[in-house]
Amino acid sequence: MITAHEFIAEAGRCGFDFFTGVPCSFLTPLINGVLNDRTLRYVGATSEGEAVAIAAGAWLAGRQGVVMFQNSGLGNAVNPLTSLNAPFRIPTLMITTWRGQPGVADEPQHTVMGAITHDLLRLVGVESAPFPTDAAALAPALARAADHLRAGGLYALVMAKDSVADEPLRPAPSPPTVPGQRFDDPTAGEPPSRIAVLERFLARTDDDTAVIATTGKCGRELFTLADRRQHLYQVGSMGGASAMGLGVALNTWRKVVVLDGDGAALMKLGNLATIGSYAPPNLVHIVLDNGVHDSTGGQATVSASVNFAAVALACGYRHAASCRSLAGFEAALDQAARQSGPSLIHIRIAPGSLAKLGRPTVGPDDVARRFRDFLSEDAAR
Ligand SMILES: Cc1ncc(C[n+]2csc(CCOP(=O)(O)OP(=O)(O)O)c2C)c(N)n1
Repeated sequence: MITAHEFIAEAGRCGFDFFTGVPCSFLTPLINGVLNDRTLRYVGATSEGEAVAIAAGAWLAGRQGVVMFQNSGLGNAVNPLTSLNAPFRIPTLMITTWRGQPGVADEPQHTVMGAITHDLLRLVGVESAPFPTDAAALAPALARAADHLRAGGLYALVMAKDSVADEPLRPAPSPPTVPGQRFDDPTAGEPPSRIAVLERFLARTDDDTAVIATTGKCGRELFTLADRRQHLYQVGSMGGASAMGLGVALNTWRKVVVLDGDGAALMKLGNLATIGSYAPPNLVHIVLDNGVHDSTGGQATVSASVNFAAVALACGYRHAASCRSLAGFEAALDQAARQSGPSLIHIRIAPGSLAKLGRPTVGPDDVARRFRDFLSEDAAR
């Protein structure tokens, strides 16, 4: 058995400086240890997939993250591991518990995953090793993990029961709840196209702003209008753009804008709660709501009855705007620029896209690295 402090100290020496995840009782001492250390940041995610995307965003902003979760949540993480980390070659260290370890008494809901945890990790391209349980094994285990990550890979330490000594959670002050403000666009009319909204957005966005575009035609349209190193086209991991945006925003001075879709936002609605709670002031979340899964043929989403601005405010966003015209969108953007976020702008748009829409010709691997370089630079002169 090791102590949380021993792990945290060695992880720090190996460059791991950002923690996120979803708890498991096996992980309790380690997560408590991270939470008790006020010099460290732990982002409590609403799902394991969200945590993986948050850590990916943190990496883009120069951090090296550790994602901690129960192996029953490995399924939730498979999508971003395969369609975000893999194509963008974003390294992440995971600590997954081993509930349902064969031969060890556990609850019935862990039996299947316990038997396949290592196979599943291998199948999705994650190298794994046992979580070290004695202090002397810590340094070599973390050094091996760090070496693997430096080559752009994914690595998991698989934690058996009773690996870390008890660590009681010290109470922390909860952040004050600040009621958010709402701005509604009084103008109506025909909903604008996504490309028209993106044009207005680009015309009002300075060169210091980082932009993350959601899966599907949104990123393809953004690329068609302008390909800049501060653009990240999230080709996979539907719903992960806002989580990645949170991971970036918490670790940069830059303004970060997430261009989301209604389908994607609804797929990971929990992300809004995490953003509202950690409340990065530099994050603007734009939901381009065409009411359909436009990228896959126009099948309706359930967004017609969803009031995203109200959801955002209920989740703790500082500002939320609802609009249905280009003028209203511009007014909402100007408001968001003046105010401290996080802000959400919900704009109802028309379905449809350009007849001959291209795809980013720059590969995700290069997109990630130029975006990371952009984030590491000082303000544009
Ligand atoms: C996990 C996952 N499920 C399904 C898809 C297929 N897919 C790609 S884009 C898309 C629609 C996204 O809808 P929305 O966010 O509303 O954006 P829009 O296409 O309308 O711009 C779907 C279903 C995917 N990429 N990932």
